[in-house]
Amino acid sequence: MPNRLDLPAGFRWGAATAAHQIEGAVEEDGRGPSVWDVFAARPGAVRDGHTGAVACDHYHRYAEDIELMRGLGLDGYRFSIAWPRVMPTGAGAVNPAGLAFYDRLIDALVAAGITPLPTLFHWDLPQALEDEGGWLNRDTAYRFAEYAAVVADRLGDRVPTWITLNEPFVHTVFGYALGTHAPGRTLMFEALPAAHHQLLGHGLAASLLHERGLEVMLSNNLTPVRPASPSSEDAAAAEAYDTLHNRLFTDPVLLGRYPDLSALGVPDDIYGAVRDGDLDLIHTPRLDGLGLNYYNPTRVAAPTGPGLPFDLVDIPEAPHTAFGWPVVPDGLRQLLASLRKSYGEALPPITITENGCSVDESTTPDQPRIDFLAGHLDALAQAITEGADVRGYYTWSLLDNFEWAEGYHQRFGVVHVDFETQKRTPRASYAWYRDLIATHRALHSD
Ligand code: IFM
Repeated sequence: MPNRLDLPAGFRWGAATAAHQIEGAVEEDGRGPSVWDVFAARPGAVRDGHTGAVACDHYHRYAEDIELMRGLGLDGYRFSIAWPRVMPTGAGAVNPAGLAFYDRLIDALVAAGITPLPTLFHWDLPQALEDEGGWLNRDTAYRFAEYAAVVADRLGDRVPTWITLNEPFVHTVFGYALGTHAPGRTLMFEALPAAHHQLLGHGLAASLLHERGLEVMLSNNLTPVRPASPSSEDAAAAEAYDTLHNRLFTDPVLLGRYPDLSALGVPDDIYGAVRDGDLDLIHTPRLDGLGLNYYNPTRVAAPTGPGLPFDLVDIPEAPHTAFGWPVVPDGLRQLLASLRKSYGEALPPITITENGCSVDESTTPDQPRIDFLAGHLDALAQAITEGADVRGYYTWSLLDNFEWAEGYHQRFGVVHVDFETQKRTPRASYAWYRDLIATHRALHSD
């Protein structure tokens, strides 16, 4: 069995974060409010009333954080750019101080020999755009493309590859369908125009990035879906869930069409959101790479009541993370195999843009995280042997951070953060990852 040290020469090692989860400084240097600032202020929206106001104070401590990355020996760092820092109301006026922060960050990364891999949208929509309907409003897609062009014109000389969106499935479902994330809408399937408009924004932005000679990726959270039993009812439920979670966000980009949404009871034109020509706009700027965020597989059964066409059930035989997510490393290999089967030649090279787990703070050393990373990287090596084209791996996350509705309770970092003092303390998994990167590099250098 191949293992992580058999990952190919030139394989790129990285770590990932996102702006609202680490930056803090939400009222500094002209940044406008985002949907997450407003949502977190609602009583009960975020566990224990936590907010991203300070987070890891990365806005001021980025140099220290880059030293931690350098210590790991990273090839690349995936972070996100806060749209409301660059354009405080989401459109029109650009905030020079906001752009200057990313300029400094990127210069420091490049000086440290680390390739910046920015994501343009990781859920922190400017509140002013939400007030106009957010991603339910088609105009937001056009505003997103304008913002992408502004940022690329300023930073594109040092940033070869850009990720447009992070996990549009999670943003649509948690933010617009269930309301457990910002902006807190509870529209169920009528949330799906928000998905289409994000994909449209991706397509419009991707064209502008390509025009500037830049490479484009999109990071999707994908999950291998397994029926709970061999029954035809469970199989149909699993197919419906696969359509919603995976294919709805991947087929339009890679194939230029939506999957059949009838099992979800959603009209083909997604409640009138899909207009003539949209799928071309989404599909034509060919992805240079697909970002894959993998955390766990999903087991699905036929619904036991009215409402959704599926029930999500646990995988009790697997170990679980502190968040309660099943740990199934082979799910990553299976997912990569099924992507090749579904998309064939249309599948671009893949980068794992997120993978990691939250571990209970009292667990020392954080052996579960080491086991998680080792297991998934071994599964990845196996997948590559079977034919998957995977170019790199970015662990989620560099630092403990603001885990959305869970506040600071779920700790995903290979570096522990004391949120009282902002002291960073590398965990055992940090040393393990550093040693793995160094050993792999030494083994594969000529
Ligand atoms: O923290 C999130 C990240 O923002 C998006 N992907 C999943 C991570 C863990 O929940």
